[in-house]
Amino acid sequence: MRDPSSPSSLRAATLLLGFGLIAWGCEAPPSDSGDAGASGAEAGDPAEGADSAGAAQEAAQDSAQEAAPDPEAAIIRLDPNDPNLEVWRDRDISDDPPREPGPIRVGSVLTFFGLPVARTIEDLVAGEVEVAFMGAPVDMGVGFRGAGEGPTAFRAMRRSVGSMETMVRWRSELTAVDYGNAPIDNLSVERSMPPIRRMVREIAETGAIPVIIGGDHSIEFANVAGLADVYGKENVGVIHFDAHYDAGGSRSGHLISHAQPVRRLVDDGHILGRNFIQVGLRGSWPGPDGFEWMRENEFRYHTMAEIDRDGWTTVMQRVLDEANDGPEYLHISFDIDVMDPAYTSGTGTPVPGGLTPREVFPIVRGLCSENNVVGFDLVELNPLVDPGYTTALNAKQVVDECMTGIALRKLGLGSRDYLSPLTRRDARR
Ligand SMILES: [Mn+2]
Repeated sequence: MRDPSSPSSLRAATLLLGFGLIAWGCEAPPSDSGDAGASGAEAGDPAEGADSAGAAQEAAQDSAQEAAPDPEAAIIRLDPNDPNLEVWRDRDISDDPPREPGPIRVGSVLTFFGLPVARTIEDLVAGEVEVAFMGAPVDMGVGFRGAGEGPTAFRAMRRSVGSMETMVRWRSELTAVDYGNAPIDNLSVERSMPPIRRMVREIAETGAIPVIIGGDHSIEFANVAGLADVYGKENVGVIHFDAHYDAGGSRSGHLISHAQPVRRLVDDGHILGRNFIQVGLRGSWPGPDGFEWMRENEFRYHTMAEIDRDGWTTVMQRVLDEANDGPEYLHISFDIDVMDPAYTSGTGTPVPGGLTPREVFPIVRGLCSENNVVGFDLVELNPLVDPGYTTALNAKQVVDECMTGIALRKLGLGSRDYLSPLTRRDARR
Protein backbone atom coordinates (compact mmCIF):
# COMPACT_ATOMS: atom_id res chain seq x y z
CA MET A 1 0.00 0.00 0.00
CA ARG A 2 1.32 3.44 -0.89
CA ASP A 3 2.06 6.14 1.62
CA PRO A 4 -1.20 8.08 1.82
CA SER A 5 0.69 11.37 2.21
CA SER A 6 2.59 11.01 -1.08
CA PRO A 7 1.75 13.65 -3.72
CA SER A 8 0.44 11.07 -6.15
CA SER A 9 -1.93 9.67 -3.54
CA LEU A 10 -3.07 13.16 -2.72
CA ARG A 11 -3.76 13.86 -6.35
CA ALA A 12 -5.64 10.58 -6.68
CA ALA A 13 -7.63 11.33 -3.54
CA THR A 14 -8.56 14.82 -4.63
CA LEU A 15 -9.42 13.65 -8.13
CA LEU A 16 -11.60 10.96 -6.61
CA LEU A 17 -13.20 13.60 -4.42
CA GLY A 18 -13.82 15.74 -7.45
CA PHE A 19 -15.27 12.80 -9.32
CA GLY A 20 -17.43 11.98 -6.34
CA LEU A 21 -18.81 15.49 -6.20
CA ILE A 22 -19.50 15.49 -9.93
CA ALA A 23 -21.19 12.09 -9.69
CA TRP A 24 -23.26 13.36 -6.77
CA GLY A 25 -24.11 16.41 -8.85
CA CYS A 26 -25.53 14.16 -11.56
CA GLU A 27 -28.05 12.69 -9.13
CA ALA A 28 -28.89 16.03 -7.56
CA PRO A 29 -31.32 18.51 -9.15
CA PRO A 30 -29.91 20.45 -12.12
CA SER A 31 -29.45 23.60 -10.06
CA ASP A 32 -27.05 21.77 -7.73
CA SER A 33 -24.91 20.09 -10.37
CA GLY A 34 -23.28 23.33 -11.54
CA ASP A 35 -22.01 24.20 -8.07
CA ALA A 36 -20.88 20.66 -7.36
CA GLY A 37 -19.00 20.52 -10.63
CA ALA A 38 -17.20 23.79 -9.89
CA SER A 39 -16.19 22.61 -6.40
CA GLY A 40 -14.93 19.37 -7.84
CA ALA A 41 -12.73 21.16 -10.35
CA GLU A 42 -11.22 23.37 -7.66
CA ALA A 43 -10.78 20.52 -5.21
CA GLY A 44 -8.87 18.70 -7.93
CA ASP A 45 -5.93 21.14 -7.62
CA PRO A 46 -3.33 19.37 -5.44
CA ALA A 47 -1.53 22.68 -4.83
CA GLU A 48 -4.24 23.50 -2.32
CA GLY A 49 -2.94 20.62 -0.19
CA ALA A 50 -6.36 19.14 0.41
CA ASP A 51 -6.12 16.05 2.59
CA SER A 52 -9.81 15.71 3.40
CA ALA A 53 -13.17 16.60 1.99
CA GLY A 54 -13.54 19.42 4.52
CA ALA A 55 -10.21 21.00 3.58
CA ALA A 56 -11.02 20.73 -0.12
CA GLN A 57 -14.35 22.46 0.39
CA GLU A 58 -12.76 25.18 2.49
CA ALA A 59 -10.21 25.78 -0.22
CA ALA A 60 -12.96 25.98 -2.80
CA GLN A 61 -14.91 28.43 -0.66
CA ASP A 62 -11.84 30.59 -0.06
CA SER A 63 -11.07 30.88 -3.74
CA ALA A 64 -14.75 31.59 -4.46
CA GLN A 65 -14.70 34.42 -1.94
CA GLU A 66 -11.55 35.89 -3.43
CA ALA A 67 -12.93 35.81 -6.95
CA ALA A 68 -14.42 39.02 -8.32
CA PRO A 69 -18.23 39.10 -7.78
CA ASP A 70 -20.24 38.04 -10.80
CA PRO A 71 -22.53 41.02 -11.52
CA GLU A 72 -25.11 38.71 -13.11
CA ALA A 73 -25.30 36.59 -9.95
CA ALA A 74 -25.98 39.52 -7.62
CA ILE A 75 -29.08 38.96 -5.46
CA ILE A 76 -31.46 41.90 -5.18
CA ARG A 77 -32.24 42.10 -1.48
CA LEU A 78 -35.40 43.20 0.28
CA ASP A 79 -35.49 46.83 1.37
CA PRO A 80 -35.16 46.79 5.18
CA ASN A 81 -36.30 50.43 5.36
CA ASP A 82 -39.66 49.87 3.69
CA PRO A 83 -42.28 50.67 6.38
CA ASN A 84 -44.48 47.99 4.79
CA LEU A 85 -41.77 45.31 4.96
CA GLU A 86 -43.63 43.22 7.55
CA VAL A 87 -47.21 44.28 6.79
CA TRP A 88 -47.94 40.86 5.29
CA ARG A 89 -47.39 39.18 8.65
CA ASP A 90 -50.68 40.10 10.28
CA ARG A 91 -54.21 40.50 9.08
CA ASP A 92 -55.25 44.11 9.51
CA ILE A 93 -58.42 44.25 11.60
CA SER A 94 -57.79 47.78 12.86
CA ASP A 95 -60.78 49.16 10.92
CA ASP A 96 -63.24 46.62 12.36
CA PRO A 97 -65.96 48.27 14.46
CA PRO A 98 -66.11 47.36 18.17
CA ARG A 99 -68.45 44.40 18.72
CA GLU A 100 -69.09 41.31 20.79
CA PRO A 101 -66.98 38.35 19.65
CA GLY A 102 -68.63 35.66 17.55
CA PRO A 103 -69.35 34.80 13.91
CA ILE A 104 -70.84 37.63 11.83
CA ARG A 105 -73.56 37.11 9.25
CA VAL A 106 -72.73 39.13 6.14
CA GLY A 107 -75.80 38.57 3.94
CA SER A 108 -75.03 38.36 0.25
CA VAL A 109 -71.30 39.04 0.55
CA LEU A 110 -69.42 36.13 -1.02
CA THR A 111 -68.00 33.72 1.57
CA PHE A 112 -67.12 30.02 1.43
CA PHE A 113 -70.49 28.21 1.14
CA GLY A 114 -72.22 31.44 2.20
CA LEU A 115 -70.95 30.96 5.75
CA PRO A 116 -70.77 33.67 8.43
CA VAL A 117 -67.44 35.43 8.85
CA ALA A 118 -65.03 35.19 11.77
CA ARG A 119 -62.19 37.68 12.11
CA THR A 120 -60.40 36.78 15.34
CA ILE A 121 -59.59 33.85 17.59
CA GLU A 122 -62.16 35.29 20.00
CA ASP A 123 -64.82 34.94 17.27
CA LEU A 124 -63.94 31.27 16.84
CA VAL A 125 -64.07 30.59 20.57
CA ALA A 126 -67.26 32.57 21.26
CA GLY A 127 -69.01 30.91 18.31
CA GLU A 128 -67.84 27.41 19.32
CA VAL A 129 -66.74 27.07 15.72
CA GLU A 130 -66.04 23.52 14.54
CA VAL A 131 -64.81 24.23 11.00
CA ALA A 132 -63.00 27.39 9.90
CA PHE A 133 -62.44 27.89 6.18
CA MET A 134 -59.56 30.10 5.14
CA GLY A 135 -58.06 31.17 1.83
CA ALA A 136 -54.34 30.88 1.08
CA PRO A 137 -54.01 32.65 -2.28
CA VAL A 138 -50.40 31.72 -3.06
CA ASP A 139 -49.59 31.17 -6.72
CA MET A 140 -45.91 31.90 -7.22
CA GLY A 141 -45.19 28.30 -6.15
CA VAL A 142 -46.52 27.19 -9.56
CA GLY A 143 -44.39 29.70 -11.42
CA PHE A 144 -47.30 31.47 -13.09
CA ARG A 145 -50.39 33.27 -11.91
CA GLY A 146 -53.91 31.96 -11.41
CA ALA A 147 -54.04 29.52 -8.49
CA GLY A 148 -54.06 32.55 -6.21
CA GLU A 149 -57.56 33.29 -7.51
CA GLY A 150 -58.75 29.89 -6.21
CA PRO A 151 -60.32 31.18 -2.98
CA THR A 152 -62.22 33.87 -4.89
CA ALA A 153 -63.56 31.38 -7.43
CA PHE A 154 -64.49 29.02 -4.63
CA ARG A 155 -66.41 31.70 -2.73
CA ALA A 156 -68.28 32.57 -5.93
CA MET A 157 -69.70 29.06 -6.35
CA ARG A 158 -73.33 28.30 -5.58
CA ARG A 159 -74.06 27.81 -1.91
CA SER A 160 -76.02 24.56 -1.98
CA VAL A 161 -74.52 21.93 0.30
CA GLY A 162 -75.19 18.39 1.46
CA SER A 163 -75.81 15.13 -0.32
CA MET A 164 -78.75 13.06 -1.43
CA GLU A 165 -76.57 9.98 -0.91
CA THR A 166 -76.58 10.49 2.86
CA MET A 167 -79.48 12.93 3.27
CA VAL A 168 -77.19 14.95 5.56
CA ARG A 169 -76.86 18.70 5.22
CA TRP A 170 -73.61 19.50 6.98
CA ARG A 171 -74.47 23.18 7.32
CA SER A 172 -77.21 22.14 9.74
CA GLU A 173 -74.91 19.83 11.71
CA LEU A 174 -71.64 21.78 11.91
CA THR A 175 -70.80 25.29 13.05
CA ALA A 176 -68.59 26.62 10.27
CA VAL A 177 -67.23 30.05 9.32
CA ASP A 178 -65.17 31.84 6.69
CA TYR A 179 -62.06 33.00 8.55
CA GLY A 180 -60.79 35.09 5.65
CA ASN A 181 -57.54 34.87 3.73
CA ALA A 182 -54.06 34.44 5.15
CA PRO A 183 -52.01 37.66 4.88
CA ILE A 184 -49.45 36.28 2.44
CA ASP A 185 -46.63 38.08 0.67
CA ASN A 186 -47.86 37.61 -2.87
CA LEU A 187 -44.37 38.18 -4.23
CA SER A 188 -42.76 35.42 -2.20
CA VAL A 189 -43.63 31.79 -1.57
CA GLU A 190 -41.03 31.59 1.19
CA ARG A 191 -42.43 34.58 3.09
CA SER A 192 -45.99 33.32 2.62
CA MET A 193 -45.44 30.15 4.63
CA PRO A 194 -45.24 31.67 8.16
CA PRO A 195 -48.54 33.61 8.09
CA ILE A 196 -50.44 30.60 6.71
CA ARG A 197 -48.87 28.28 9.28
CA ARG A 198 -49.71 30.68 12.08
CA MET A 199 -53.34 31.02 10.95
CA VAL A 200 -53.74 27.23 10.69
CA ARG A 201 -52.23 26.86 14.16
CA GLU A 202 -54.55 29.58 15.50
CA ILE A 203 -57.62 27.73 14.23
CA ALA A 204 -56.42 24.31 15.42
CA GLU A 205 -55.60 25.64 18.89
CA THR A 206 -59.28 26.51 19.38
CA GLY A 207 -60.15 22.89 18.51
CA ALA A 208 -61.68 23.83 15.16
CA ILE A 209 -60.78 22.16 11.86
CA PRO A 210 -58.95 24.45 9.42
CA VAL A 211 -60.08 23.95 5.82
CA ILE A 212 -57.59 25.77 3.65
CA ILE A 213 -58.54 26.72 0.10
CA GLY A 214 -55.50 27.41 -2.09
CA GLY A 215 -53.59 28.58 -3.64
CA ASP A 216 -50.94 26.28 -5.00
CA HIS A 217 -49.64 23.16 -3.29
CA SER A 218 -46.73 24.90 -1.55
CA ILE A 219 -49.24 25.68 1.21
CA GLU A 220 -49.42 22.02 2.22
CA PHE A 221 -46.14 22.67 4.01
CA ALA A 222 -47.59 25.48 6.12
CA ASN A 223 -50.84 23.62 6.73
CA VAL A 224 -49.29 20.39 7.98
CA ALA A 225 -46.51 22.15 9.91
CA GLY A 226 -49.20 24.25 11.64
CA LEU A 227 -51.18 21.14 12.57
CA ALA A 228 -48.04 19.33 13.77
CA ASP A 229 -47.32 22.37 15.99
CA VAL A 230 -50.62 21.75 17.77
CA TYR A 231 -51.10 17.96 17.67
CA GLY A 232 -47.49 16.76 17.76
CA LYS A 233 -45.14 15.70 15.01
CA GLU A 234 -45.77 11.98 15.33
CA ASN A 235 -49.53 12.24 15.73
CA VAL A 236 -50.59 13.66 12.36
CA GLY A 237 -51.06 11.58 9.22
CA VAL A 238 -51.49 13.04 5.75
CA ILE A 239 -53.34 11.71 2.74
CA HIS A 240 -51.93 13.47 -0.30
CA PHE A 241 -54.22 13.19 -3.33
CA ASP A 242 -52.18 14.31 -6.31
CA ALA A 243 -50.92 13.37 -9.75
CA HIS A 244 -47.48 14.40 -8.42
CA TYR A 245 -45.55 13.32 -5.34
CA ASP A 246 -44.46 16.90 -4.53
CA ALA A 247 -41.22 15.88 -2.81
CA GLY A 248 -38.87 17.48 -5.31
CA GLY A 249 -35.37 18.68 -4.43
CA SER A 250 -33.93 22.16 -4.78
CA ARG A 251 -35.35 24.20 -7.67
CA SER A 252 -32.93 26.94 -8.76
CA GLY A 253 -32.07 27.18 -5.08
CA HIS A 254 -35.69 27.37 -3.91
CA LEU A 255 -36.63 24.83 -1.26
CA ILE A 256 -40.37 25.48 -1.27
CA SER A 257 -42.68 25.59 -4.29
CA HIS A 258 -45.75 23.60 -5.30
CA ALA A 259 -43.42 20.69 -6.14
CA GLN A 260 -41.68 20.48 -2.76
CA PRO A 261 -43.98 20.64 0.30
CA VAL A 262 -43.75 16.90 1.04
CA ARG A 263 -39.95 16.94 0.94
CA ARG A 264 -39.83 19.92 3.29
CA LEU A 265 -42.30 18.39 5.75
CA VAL A 266 -40.38 15.12 6.01
CA ASP A 267 -36.81 16.39 5.74
CA ASP A 268 -37.45 19.17 8.25
CA GLY A 269 -39.08 16.72 10.66
CA HIS A 270 -42.65 18.06 10.77
CA ILE A 271 -44.16 14.68 9.93
CA LEU A 272 -43.00 11.08 9.62
CA GLY A 273 -42.83 9.51 6.17
CA ARG A 274 -44.62 6.43 7.45
CA ASN A 275 -47.62 8.63 8.28
CA PHE A 276 -47.88 9.76 4.66
CA ILE A 277 -50.18 8.17 2.08
CA GLN A 278 -50.05 9.25 -1.57
CA VAL A 279 -52.94 8.55 -3.94
CA GLY A 280 -53.20 9.06 -7.71
CA LEU A 281 -49.54 9.36 -8.79
CA ARG A 282 -49.00 9.15 -12.54
CA GLY A 283 -47.17 10.64 -15.49
CA SER A 284 -43.46 11.33 -15.77
CA TRP A 285 -42.60 12.47 -12.25
CA PRO A 286 -40.98 11.26 -10.07
CA GLY A 287 -38.52 8.80 -11.58
CA PRO A 288 -36.81 5.98 -9.66
CA ASP A 289 -35.03 8.36 -7.23
CA GLY A 290 -38.32 9.79 -5.98
CA PHE A 291 -39.86 6.37 -5.44
CA GLU A 292 -36.69 5.15 -3.70
CA TRP A 293 -36.85 8.20 -1.43
CA MET A 294 -40.47 7.42 -0.56
CA ARG A 295 -39.58 3.79 0.19
CA GLU A 296 -36.63 4.81 2.37
CA ASN A 297 -38.98 7.06 4.32
CA GLU A 298 -41.66 4.34 4.63
CA PHE A 299 -44.28 6.17 2.58
CA ARG A 300 -47.37 4.36 1.46
CA TYR A 301 -48.40 5.23 -2.08
CA HIS A 302 -51.00 4.20 -4.62
CA THR A 303 -50.29 4.97 -8.25
CA MET A 304 -52.84 5.12 -11.04
CA ALA A 305 -51.06 2.03 -12.39
CA GLU A 306 -52.11 0.15 -9.23
CA ILE A 307 -55.66 1.45 -9.62
CA ASP A 308 -55.75 0.42 -13.30
CA ARG A 309 -54.52 -3.08 -12.40
CA ASP A 310 -56.50 -3.80 -9.21
CA GLY A 311 -59.56 -1.60 -9.68
CA TRP A 312 -60.68 1.48 -7.79
CA THR A 313 -62.89 -0.31 -5.26
CA THR A 314 -59.97 -2.44 -4.07
CA VAL A 315 -57.50 0.44 -3.88
CA MET A 316 -60.04 2.68 -2.18
CA GLN A 317 -60.52 0.07 0.58
CA ARG A 318 -56.72 -0.17 0.96
CA VAL A 319 -56.41 3.58 1.42
CA LEU A 320 -59.28 3.70 3.91
CA ASP A 321 -57.76 0.79 5.86
CA GLU A 322 -54.32 2.43 5.88
CA ALA A 323 -55.82 5.70 7.13
CA ASN A 324 -57.51 3.83 9.99
CA ASP A 325 -54.16 2.21 10.76
CA GLY A 326 -52.40 5.59 10.98
CA PRO A 327 -51.86 8.12 13.77
CA GLU A 328 -54.63 9.70 15.78
CA TYR A 329 -55.15 12.82 13.63
CA LEU A 330 -55.56 13.09 9.88
CA HIS A 331 -55.01 15.88 7.39
CA ILE A 332 -56.15 15.53 3.79
CA SER A 333 -54.28 17.49 1.14
CA PHE A 334 -56.27 17.39 -2.07
CA ASP A 335 -54.59 18.61 -5.24
CA ILE A 336 -57.36 19.02 -7.77
CA ASP A 337 -55.01 17.67 -10.45
CA VAL A 338 -55.41 14.17 -8.99
CA MET A 339 -58.64 14.18 -10.98
CA ASP A 340 -58.58 13.72 -14.74
CA PRO A 341 -58.20 16.93 -16.77
CA ALA A 342 -61.57 16.09 -18.33
CA TYR A 343 -63.08 17.23 -15.03
CA THR A 344 -60.41 19.62 -13.80
CA SER A 345 -58.67 21.34 -16.68
CA GLY A 346 -58.46 24.52 -14.60
CA THR A 347 -55.20 23.70 -12.89
CA GLY A 348 -51.52 24.48 -13.33
CA THR A 349 -50.04 21.09 -14.12
CA PRO A 350 -52.75 18.74 -15.47
CA VAL A 351 -51.83 15.10 -16.17
CA PRO A 352 -54.10 12.84 -18.26
CA GLY A 353 -55.37 9.57 -16.84
CA GLY A 354 -56.62 10.74 -13.46
CA LEU A 355 -59.45 9.93 -11.07
CA THR A 356 -63.10 10.57 -11.89
CA PRO A 357 -65.64 12.35 -9.67
CA ARG A 358 -67.31 8.96 -9.14
CA GLU A 359 -64.06 7.66 -7.62
CA VAL A 360 -63.08 10.77 -5.67
CA PHE A 361 -66.30 11.75 -3.92
CA PRO A 362 -66.94 8.49 -2.00
CA ILE A 363 -63.34 8.11 -0.82
CA VAL A 364 -63.19 11.67 0.46
CA ARG A 365 -66.55 11.30 2.21
CA GLY A 366 -65.43 7.94 3.63
CA LEU A 367 -62.09 9.25 4.89
CA CYS A 368 -63.68 12.25 6.57
CA SER A 369 -66.39 10.13 8.20
CA GLU A 370 -64.12 7.34 9.49
CA ASN A 371 -61.16 9.42 10.71
CA ASN A 372 -60.44 12.16 13.17
CA VAL A 373 -59.88 14.76 10.44
CA VAL A 374 -58.19 17.85 11.89
CA GLY A 375 -57.38 19.61 8.62
CA PHE A 376 -58.21 19.65 4.92
CA ASP A 377 -56.75 21.58 2.02
CA LEU A 378 -57.94 21.93 -1.55
CA VAL A 379 -55.23 23.27 -3.83
CA GLU A 380 -54.26 24.11 -7.41
CA LEU A 381 -57.67 25.36 -8.54
CA ASN A 382 -56.80 27.96 -11.19
CA PRO A 383 -59.98 29.70 -12.37
CA LEU A 384 -58.06 31.65 -15.06
CA VAL A 385 -57.79 28.45 -17.12
CA ASP A 386 -61.11 26.94 -16.07
CA PRO A 387 -63.58 27.21 -18.95
CA GLY A 388 -67.14 26.55 -17.81
CA TYR A 389 -66.25 26.59 -14.09
CA THR A 390 -65.95 22.80 -14.29
CA THR A 391 -62.91 22.67 -12.04
CA ALA A 392 -64.35 25.04 -9.47
CA LEU A 393 -67.57 23.02 -9.41
CA ASN A 394 -65.71 19.75 -8.83
CA ALA A 395 -63.36 21.36 -6.29
CA LYS A 396 -66.31 22.64 -4.31
CA GLN A 397 -67.91 19.20 -4.40
CA VAL A 398 -64.74 17.53 -3.06
CA VAL A 399 -64.77 19.84 -0.03
CA ASP A 400 -68.51 19.40 0.35
CA GLU A 401 -68.07 15.60 0.50
CA CYS A 402 -65.53 15.91 3.30
CA MET A 403 -67.85 18.22 5.25
CA THR A 404 -70.64 15.67 4.84
CA GLY A 405 -68.27 13.00 6.16
CA ILE A 406 -67.36 15.09 9.20
CA ALA A 407 -71.06 15.67 9.89
CA LEU A 408 -71.79 11.92 9.55
CA ARG A 409 -69.06 11.18 12.10
CA LYS A 410 -70.53 13.72 14.49
CA LEU A 411 -73.95 12.08 14.09
CA GLY A 412 -72.48 8.66 14.88
CA LEU A 413 -72.94 7.47 11.28
CA GLY A 414 -69.24 7.53 10.37
CA SER A 415 -68.70 4.67 7.94
CA ARG A 416 -67.27 4.43 4.44
CA ASP A 417 -70.39 2.55 3.38
CA TYR A 418 -73.03 4.81 4.87
CA LEU A 419 -75.87 5.72 2.51
CA SER A 420 -79.32 6.94 3.42
CA PRO A 421 -81.91 4.11 3.29
CA LEU A 422 -83.92 6.41 1.01
CA THR A 423 -81.28 6.28 -1.72
CA ARG A 424 -80.36 2.60 -1.41
CA ARG A 425 -82.08 0.14 -3.71
CA ASP A 426 -81.60 -2.72 -1.22
CA ALA A 427 -83.40 -0.74 1.50
CA ARG A 428 -86.53 -0.24 -0.58
CA ARG A 429 -89.71 -1.33 1.13
MN1 LIG B 1 -49.51 18.95 -5.86
